[in-house]
Amino acid sequence: MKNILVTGALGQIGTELVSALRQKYGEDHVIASDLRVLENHPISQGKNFEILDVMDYERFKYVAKRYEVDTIIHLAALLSAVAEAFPKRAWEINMTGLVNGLEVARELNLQFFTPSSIGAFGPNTPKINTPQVTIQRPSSMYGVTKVAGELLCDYYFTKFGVDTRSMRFPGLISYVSLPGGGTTDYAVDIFYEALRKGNYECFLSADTRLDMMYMDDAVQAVIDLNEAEGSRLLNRNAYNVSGMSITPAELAKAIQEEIPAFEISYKIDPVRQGIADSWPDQIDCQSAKDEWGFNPQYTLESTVKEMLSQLNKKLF
Ligand code: NAD
Ligand code: AKB
Repeated sequence: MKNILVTGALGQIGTELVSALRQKYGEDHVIASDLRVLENHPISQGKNFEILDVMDYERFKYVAKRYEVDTIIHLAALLSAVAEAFPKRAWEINMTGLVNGLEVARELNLQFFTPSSIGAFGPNTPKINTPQVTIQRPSSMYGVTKVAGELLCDYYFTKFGVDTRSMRFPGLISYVSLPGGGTTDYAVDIFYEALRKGNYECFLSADTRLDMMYMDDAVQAVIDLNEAEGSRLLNRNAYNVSGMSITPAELAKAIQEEIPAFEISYKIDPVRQGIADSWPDQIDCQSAKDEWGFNPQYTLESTVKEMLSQLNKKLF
């Protein structure tokens, strides 16, 4: 039976991942942690929750030891738009937090998973069918930390034998928890505004094409990669994964199929537009499919239907 410690567990991914892991491995086998406590958040109000700042190595190790964990899922990080506003802080949290987690994993002999991102690619990367192994010279601080993170995870695997695993998430679309300050946040915000106001002012241009994935597919992918046979993982840090490649105009059109009166307008945020323009249009996920069976279920159409139906119940 696995014992898993999740850092940054109150964020967009952690909120849903912790619930799914607890359903699979049992309530007492998944320890959630975060820098903060959120009132009314079921995870920080429930049991098996610890306040853990990943910058505090001694406490990180103490919590991992106390619960006798065998796996760390390290989610604590600053996302792309916030990282661009606070680059030095992003470097410190994304890198020191990561190296602390890797050191705990090395010392206690634990499996270690952390997400990378499509942000690990840059303007020189091939934009279409972006290969698993290709040029990675990102132009955002977030991307710099993600490439460095991939390399660091490889280093801990080859040098110390730590069982590190990672995937490059695209923008994740979900209704349970709001996104934490990324470039792809429009693809979540648009659903709230569509239902509340019937219109949405998008901060990316109509034709900005990016990879996205519905959260259920992301959660399943994390479980599948962490359970995969290690000897099959030739590209362990980090796999390209995606569920769809879409533009704001295409997402708006799919929403209009369900809410015909919905309207989208555009007011470009130059910072987030610049980041989005430096990322691929559509990445190739074949290695993830071949090496551990990545198999996303949600299309643009089913994601839109599910988001609107779930948010309708949540908001009204
Ligand atoms: P989020 O911003 O929603 O949540 C991050 C959590 O980390 C927050 O709850 C925050 O309180 C916590 N945190 C911040 N600093 C901390 C610290 N010093 N110690 C402990 N906790 C701290 O982020 P998310 O969307 O859940 O992303 C999790 C991981 O997945 C990140 O590495 C992110 O780069 C990656 N990722 C996310 C997406 C996405 O679309 N959500 C896409 C690609 C990659
Ligand atoms: C962001 O936009 O920063 C994240 C990501 C794709 O890494 N959603």
